[in-house]
Amino acid sequence: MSTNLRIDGARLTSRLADLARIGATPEGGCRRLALTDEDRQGRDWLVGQLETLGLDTRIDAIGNIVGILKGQLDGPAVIMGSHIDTVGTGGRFDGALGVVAGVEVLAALRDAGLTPKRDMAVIAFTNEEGARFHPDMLGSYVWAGGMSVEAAHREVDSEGVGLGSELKRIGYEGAERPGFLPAHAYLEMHIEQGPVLENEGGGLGAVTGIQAITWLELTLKGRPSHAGTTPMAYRKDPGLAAARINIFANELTKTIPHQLANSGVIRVQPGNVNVVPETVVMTLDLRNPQDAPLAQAEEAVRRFCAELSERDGIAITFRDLARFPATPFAEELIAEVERSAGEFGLPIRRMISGAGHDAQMMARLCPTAMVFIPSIGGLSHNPAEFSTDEDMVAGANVLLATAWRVANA
Ligand code: HGY
Ligand code: MN
Ligand code: MN
Ligand code: MN
Repeated sequence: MSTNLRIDGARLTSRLADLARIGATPEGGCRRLALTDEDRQGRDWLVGQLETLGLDTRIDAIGNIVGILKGQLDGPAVIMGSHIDTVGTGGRFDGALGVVAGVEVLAALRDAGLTPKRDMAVIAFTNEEGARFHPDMLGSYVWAGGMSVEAAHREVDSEGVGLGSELKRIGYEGAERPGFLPAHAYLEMHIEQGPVLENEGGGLGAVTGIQAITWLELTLKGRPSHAGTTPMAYRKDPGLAAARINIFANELTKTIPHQLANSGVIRVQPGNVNVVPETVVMTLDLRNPQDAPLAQAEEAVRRFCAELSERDGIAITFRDLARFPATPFAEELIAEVERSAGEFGLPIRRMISGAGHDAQMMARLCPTAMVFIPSIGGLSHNPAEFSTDEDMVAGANVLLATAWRVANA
């Protein structure tokens, strides 16, 4: 194993800066919602990088972008990846860093004139964020066989625009079958997006797995009425019901250990100051490191809604947007990540991921692990998201050393 392998830090940070200029927001972050023109520009940029590197560059039927460095043997590849789509208030690092680091690993091997035993590849997965289309991690979910291409193409955004038609519109409905490249192992570098590493004096994270996640969409139907003439007792107010549900879900986090709850979408119709609403569509993002307490939390929410519906005459229907179990990573690969950090003399600690990642899907196919770098202030899904060059270089060197060793084992 070539132990003096290093990434080119300046090239890594300059590629990240190039990508960050695409969809850049005035607040200093990035907004590249899946399959929008900004996402297409980011995709075009990435394809250009992969082709300039001389990688075998492919697009699959769900728009996943794959760059392959041919190995000596035919057979399953060591795959690195993440995503370049963002949430609406995205930062410059979430997802993008993992893709750019994967590109840098292959570029460093190119520079060193090294050919791995196994194929190595970098993938940018479609719609990881789930900010526009559901579920999140959609491109890797389809890649891992969890959802058909046809079903994914039928997904629509909140304006009713179809995923399949958007893929066609931006020119990224590729010919390859998702999952066409068999995986020997999957490695993802990502910012932690939380405060743990920073609060422990920095260092890297050897991620042991990803917590369970359930996204629900609730549609609440009341009766539109005049806000000035309708006595309170006569109202069927879904806006009030939605507030009560949000508070109930939040209260659950005080009684169910490690439970998280967020209501990120609340759309009110007709949305006029002087009208008691007719309909409210809201979402709940429920997460827990364990499946059982998460199911308990969801059950409690559903029971609360049934009682509220009965008492206040509000019709409430549920729709699943995402539902993924707690996902442990492969012990042998976690140990490889720790070993690489040790070889560089870098502090590293084991931790679970609070955020979902494409690794949650790839773990269905092959041994999977992640390496985290600290997020300054623990901030993410925020334009002020920040990680230092030093930490990015450290994480990318660990990715390089681990991927190279696994590709030649
Ligand atoms: O929601 C998540 O955890 C990820 O950012 N998609
Ligand atoms: Mn991400
Ligand atoms: Mn994210
Ligand atoms: Mn009036």
